[in-house]
Order: sequence, then C-alpha cells, then structure tokens
Amino acid sequence: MATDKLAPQKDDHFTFGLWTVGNRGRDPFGDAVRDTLAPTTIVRELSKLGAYGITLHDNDLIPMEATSAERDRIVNEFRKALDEFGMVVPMVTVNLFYDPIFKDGAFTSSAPAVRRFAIDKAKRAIDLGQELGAHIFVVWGGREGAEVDGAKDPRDALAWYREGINTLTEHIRSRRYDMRIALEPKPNEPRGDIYLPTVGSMLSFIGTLDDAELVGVNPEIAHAKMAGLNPVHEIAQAIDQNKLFHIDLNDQRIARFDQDLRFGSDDIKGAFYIVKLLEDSGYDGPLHFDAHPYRTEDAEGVWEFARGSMRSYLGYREKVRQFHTDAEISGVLARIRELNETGPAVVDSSSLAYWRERGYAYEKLDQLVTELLLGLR
Ligand code: GLT
Ligand code: MN
Ligand code: MN
Repeated sequence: MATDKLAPQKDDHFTFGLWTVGNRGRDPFGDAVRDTLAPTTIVRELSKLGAYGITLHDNDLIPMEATSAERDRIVNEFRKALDEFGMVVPMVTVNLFYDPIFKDGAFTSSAPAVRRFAIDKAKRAIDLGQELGAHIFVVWGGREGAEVDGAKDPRDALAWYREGINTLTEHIRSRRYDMRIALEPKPNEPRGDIYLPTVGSMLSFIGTLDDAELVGVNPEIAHAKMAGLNPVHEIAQAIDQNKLFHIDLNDQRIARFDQDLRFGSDDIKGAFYIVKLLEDSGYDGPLHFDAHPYRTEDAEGVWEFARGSMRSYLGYREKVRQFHTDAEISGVLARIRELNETGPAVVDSSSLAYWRERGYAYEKLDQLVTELLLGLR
C-alpha cells in the first residue's frame, strides 16, 4: 500500500490551541454557530489525526470563577486524557483580553489593581504550564494598546509592560521552572493600536528587560500581514537573534480584519517561503496552528480544518525538498551565485557600465518556483 506522504506523524510536532478547533465561529456581527467542544474531546480527536500536542490559555481549560478544588479536578481529568491519547502540552498562555476587567489593558492598564491582577493571573498560568509540562509561555498582549493616547502616556504603558514581564521572569527563576517566555506581537485588533506591534518592536523591547535571555518571540503570520509586513522577514529577524521560541502558523489577506485563516490556504508562495525558512534554519520547536475553521463549518469541517492544516504544512515541506533537488532550480541558483562572484571586484568608473547593465536572473527563479507550486514540475 502506498504510504500517504501527507499523513502527519507525532514527530512532525504539530500542535493546536484549544481555542482554534474549539472556536465557535462567533464574530462581531454574528453569534456562535458551533457547540462548545470539551478539551478532552479535542485531545482525543487531534491525537487521532496525528497531532503531537495541545496548547491552551488558562481559561480555555479552567473557567475564571473556578474554585481551587474545581481547578484541580479539571486539570487531573485533562492530564488523564493527555496520557491516554499520547499528547503533550508544549506551550501554555494566559488570557488577558477576554474578561471586561482588561478593557483598558492588562499589564498596561491605567489601574494599578488591574495590573497586579493581570500579573498574578499570568503567574498562575505559568504554574499551570509547569504542571502540564510546558516549556514555553506565550504572552499575547491583545489589550495592551490604546484608542485614546491622551488618556495615558505610552511611555508609562511601556514601563508597566516591562515591569509585568520582569515579574514573570523573576517568578520562573525563583521557582526554578524550565520555561521561557515568548512575546507575540500584533499591530491592532482588538485595540485600535496595540503597543509593540511587530517582531522588531518586540525584539527591541526584550533588550530592555531584566532577564532578556528568558524571553523571545512568538511571531504570527497573520499579525505580520495585518501590519502589511512580510512574515518571512519577521521570522528571519527572530531567528537571526536566536529569539524564535515558538511560532503561530495561519494565513491572512493583507489589509483585512483578523481572519485567522487555515495555514497555507491563501498565500501559497508566502507559505512556501515560510516553511522553507523554518526547515532550512533547523527550527525544531512545535509547529503551532493558530487559526479558526471557517464560520460555515459544522463539526466535520472543524476536523477537516485540523487535518488540512497539517497536510498543507507537509505539502509545503515536500515542495521545499523539491526546490532543493530540482536540477533546473539548482542551475539557476548556481548561475545567480556565479553572476555575483564573477564580474568586476569593485564598483568604480571603469565598471559602472557593467553594474548598471547586469541582470540578476530572478525572473527565471521566480517562474520556476511558481511552476513548482502549481505542480507543473
Ligand atoms: C488569540 C489571538 C492569537 C493569540 C492567542 C494567544 S489568543 O486567538 O488572536 O493570535 O496567539 O493568546
Ligand atoms: Mn497567535
Ligand atoms: Mn491572531
């Protein structure tokens, strides 16, 4: 029997947030269209499909108002499901955006009591992560932004943000947890503007922290595109600084609301270069899907979404392999190298004409990649 090249395996390290397949399709204009899925059901179904693990916000698993006895019961039941279905939890995050308490921000709220509450909530989520065996703690500051810049000085907001993250790294060190923090940038939505909107701004902010070593980034493809940026370059900058601690894979059309499309479903060439970068750079962290099934889908469509996310990654990975073994593509790459290594050693008056006239052969390369992705090679 022919083996299916696109069948996900545990060692592909595919992970999904509980909130992704669990998304009920609510949007600003319409109500939920699907029932709530129990976390244990998600564990079971994703495991059957070949996923490696699950990620979660504290409140995807434990309701805000749960007593500590309820919390322990829920966590135990969840751990049992993880063991039964051979799933791990490599990353945990904290919900600092849903509850109305956070409407003016969490770490950057103007109210000190809310800032303290947010920090304590994040510490408890880190403890939960430790309990579940996670080594990455993602912080997406979805409410850390503003509509009215007159209401708070953005310099204060950044100082509070810094204080929040410093307290978390201190918590991790003092408890001797084997955990690192990955900050996730996003330019806007749900706030009019979110502080620290891009990978570049996050990296520069990380340089100002007390314990920068413990903090990296969690770039998301869709968030880069919402800012009109090229995710490949954002991810490359994180890799260049050894700060790619985690990644959120999805898709997005530029200049739209936050779409959270299935990975690789929209911008095929863009997704190809993202996978190429991840594979060529030897990124070995989880391949985490942070997207939503279309609102048109029922339960069956939800699992198609999950299956499709993983199959697409493997499909792109296969295309990357073909890129590296295709004789004609290799030939063009060799020609490009040769063009750059030969020719005059300096740009000066005697070589101006050469430098002005020479071509770079990128059209040919780009066309070959297009044909590769169209399945014509
Ligand atoms: C939310 C957001 C994502 C973040 C999640 C982690 S929650 O769905 O849109 O990009 O990664 O907090
Ligand atoms: Mn994300
Ligand atoms: Mn997102």
